[in-house]
Amino acid sequence: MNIIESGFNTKLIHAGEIEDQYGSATVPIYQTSTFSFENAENGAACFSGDSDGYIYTRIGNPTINALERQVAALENGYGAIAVSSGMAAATTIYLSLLSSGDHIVSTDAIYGPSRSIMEKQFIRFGFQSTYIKTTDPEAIKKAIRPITKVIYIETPANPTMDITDLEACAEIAHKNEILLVVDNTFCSPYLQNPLDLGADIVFHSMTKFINGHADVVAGIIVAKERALYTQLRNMMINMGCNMDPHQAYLVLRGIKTLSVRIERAQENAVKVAEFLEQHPKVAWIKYPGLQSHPQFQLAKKQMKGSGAMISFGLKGGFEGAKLLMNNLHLALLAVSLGGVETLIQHPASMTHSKVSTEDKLKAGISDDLIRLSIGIEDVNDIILDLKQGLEII
Ligand code: LCS
Repeated sequence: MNIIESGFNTKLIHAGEIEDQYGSATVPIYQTSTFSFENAENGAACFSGDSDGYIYTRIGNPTINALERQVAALENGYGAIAVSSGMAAATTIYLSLLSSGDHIVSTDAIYGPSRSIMEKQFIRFGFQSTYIKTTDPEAIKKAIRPITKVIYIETPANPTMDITDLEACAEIAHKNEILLVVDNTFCSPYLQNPLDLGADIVFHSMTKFINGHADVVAGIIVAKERALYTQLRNMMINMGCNMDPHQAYLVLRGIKTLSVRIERAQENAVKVAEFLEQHPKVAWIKYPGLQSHPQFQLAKKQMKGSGAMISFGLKGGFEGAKLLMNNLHLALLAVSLGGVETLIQHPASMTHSKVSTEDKLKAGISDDLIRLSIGIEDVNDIILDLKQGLEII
C-alpha cells in the first residue's frame, strides 16, 4: 500500500514508520551523534551525495527523518526539516529567504517573538518588515515593494484569531514573484493545509497541537518544492538548530493521536465558545466556529474545523481578566497551547509583551484580551470552572 496516497489518519499512524531488523512497531530512538562509514569510499560518497547514508545527527538521523517524512506527507509537501523549536523554524526561514535590504510583509498579530526578532534583532542585518492586517488582501498589495521577497502569514493569528485568505495571498505573492510562508501552528495539518492552497512553505511549532502533550519544544518546516527544501535544509544544518532524536521520538509518539485530540478539543471549544458568547460579563469573543467571527465564512472555506483556540474580552477589562485568571482551578494559567490540558493566558502582558504598546493596539492585542487553549477534559468541568471564575468578577 502506498502510504503517501492513503488517508490522513492512516498517515498519522503509518507514514513515520521505518524498516528495522527486529520489526519494531514504533520508530527506535537512534540516540547517536555520528554514524560509521563502511569504508573511506563510502564516507566520501555520503558527503558528495552519491550515497544517502547517514553521516552525523545535525545533518540527518533515522528517528528525526521518520518524523520529517511523516509531516511532509501530512502537509503534502516535497520534504520537511525538523528543528529544535518553532522559533528555530521561523528563524531558519527568515535567514534562508532574506538578504540584507530585503523586505517582508506580514500579519500584524503574529506570535510576539516571530515579529520582535525581525524588528529588534534582524533589523541589524538589514531585514525590513511591514506588519499589517493581512485579513485585507488590498492592504497586502499596497504594502508590497520592489524589495519584498516574502509574505508571511499566521492564520488564525495568535492571539487575535484573525483569519487571512491563503488562496488570495498565494495569488498576490506569485504575481509579484514573492514567496508565501504560512505559520500553521494554530491549525495543525489536520485542520488546514496551506501548501494545497498555494503556499510555498508551511511551518509549525510542534510544541503545540502536533505533539500535544506539553512535554516537548519542537518545530518543523515543510517546503512544497525540492529547491526550497534544499535551501532551508542547508541553512538548518549550518545553523545547528536541529532536532534531537529523543525529541523526535516523543513527537512521533504524540502525533499519532493528532486527529482524535483535535476532534475532542474542538468539540469542547465549540461548547465553551457558545457558553462565553452568552455570558453577561463577556464583552466580545473571537472563535472561528461562531457566526459572530468576522471571517466565519472564510474559516469554513479554508479550514476543516474551527479548532481549539478562543480569544475573548471581559467587560471588566484587564482587572476582570486578572481576577478570572487568578480564580480558575482546572485551567492552568500558562502560556503555550494545543495540549491536552486547558490553558488560559493574557497575551498583552505575557506572550506578546515584547511588542510595543502602540503596535499591540494597532494589531488588536488589547489589554482585555484573554486567550484560551481548550483541552480534552470533560467539557462540563471546563465550563463550570469558567463559570465560577466569572462569578467572582
Ligand atoms: N508560532 C506560533 C503561532 C506560536 O504560537 C509559537 C509559540 C511559535 C511559533 C514559536 O514556537 P516555539 O519556539 O515556542 O516552539 N507560541 C507560544 C504561545 O502562544 N505561548 O507560548 C508559546
